[in-house]
Amino acid sequence: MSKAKSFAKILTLGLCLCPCLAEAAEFCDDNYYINVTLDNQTRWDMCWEHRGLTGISLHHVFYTPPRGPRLLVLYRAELAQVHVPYDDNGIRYHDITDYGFGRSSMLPLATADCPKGQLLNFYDKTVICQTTQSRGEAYRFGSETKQGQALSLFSVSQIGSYSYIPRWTFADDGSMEFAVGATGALQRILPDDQMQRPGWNIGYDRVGVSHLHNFFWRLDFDLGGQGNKDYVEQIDFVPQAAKLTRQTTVFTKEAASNVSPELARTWLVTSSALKNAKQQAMGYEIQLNQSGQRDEGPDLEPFTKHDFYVTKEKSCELYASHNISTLDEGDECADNLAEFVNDEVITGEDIVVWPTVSFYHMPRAEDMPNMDAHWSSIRLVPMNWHTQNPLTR
Ligand SMILES: [Cu+2]
Repeated sequence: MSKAKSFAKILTLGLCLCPCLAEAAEFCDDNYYINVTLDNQTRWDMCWEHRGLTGISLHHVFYTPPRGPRLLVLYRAELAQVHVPYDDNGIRYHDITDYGFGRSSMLPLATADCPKGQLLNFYDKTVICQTTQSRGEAYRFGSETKQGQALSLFSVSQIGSYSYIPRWTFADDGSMEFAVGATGALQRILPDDQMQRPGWNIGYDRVGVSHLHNFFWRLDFDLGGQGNKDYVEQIDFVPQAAKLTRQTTVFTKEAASNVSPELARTWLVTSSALKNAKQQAMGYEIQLNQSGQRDEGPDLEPFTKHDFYVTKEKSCELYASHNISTLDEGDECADNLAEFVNDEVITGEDIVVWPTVSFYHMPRAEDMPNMDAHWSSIRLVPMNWHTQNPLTR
């Protein structure tokens, strides 16, 4: 279904007077529809797809707070690259485009993999574990407290020796966490000889070669179903004498930016069309909290130079790197994020944001024979989506 058609459908359904319970299969077949109401009556519903390269992609992600309207948050969300350059420059993997997280890479899940959950099938393969999990205290004030819950979805893709676990979490306060766990076994183990290999001796006279995992998500926000009303603000807190002053930059053109812990920098995707009951503009904050490790690779990898990108939505700009390798001959599309950002005006356009996070993996003895799952994640947090904490009365 085209995006324009989907909007028309949302608008039509928005007018229906029934409680709109017949939303199943609105944007996908019932088999690929997830519709969960958590204990405190927060509801998340969305469609999912199995794709050869991105693995599990989500689309039409709707959030309904306990006492609020059902609104579209994300038109599409997917993992858009896992880039793994090794310190010795022996190899630089682009796992999503060069191997793909779907098809034979995607492992079938067993019932034991998904305790108290539900396995979702892509034809006869169990590919997603869907669970509802406690997330501990949602809030506390003195002795008044409420337990929180979240919907969690994960799949597993085997790429070489690595087992990756993309995980999507949707909490009862409207926040989301998108994460990837990396486990399996070390991909590259070399003799600890006179070569001064960059890495760590993991025993057996061998070195586990150090490397980075650079994760890129492609998030097409369409807040309230009106994609061309979304805009991105960068918020900095600038030291001036003993004070911090807020400085807001609205991106009017495609842009790339970096985490800046010294400025407490953050980004908001805000809708010019959506206001809460207090007339505040509604949006989502994109938090890149894991900024302790970063990769700025060589010039041949310009897409690593920044941590956050915003681009005009284009159906042929799907992957953060090696994008061109996925295109049919004759398609005139760019190769990577650095080229996607080419000064196009984004005001009034449908936009895509590309949050990225890096994990520097220095091997250790405990990585043998199998590594613990090490997690990299981003958080998306409602900003004036409600007029108060949605879980308090
Ligand atoms: Cu690793």
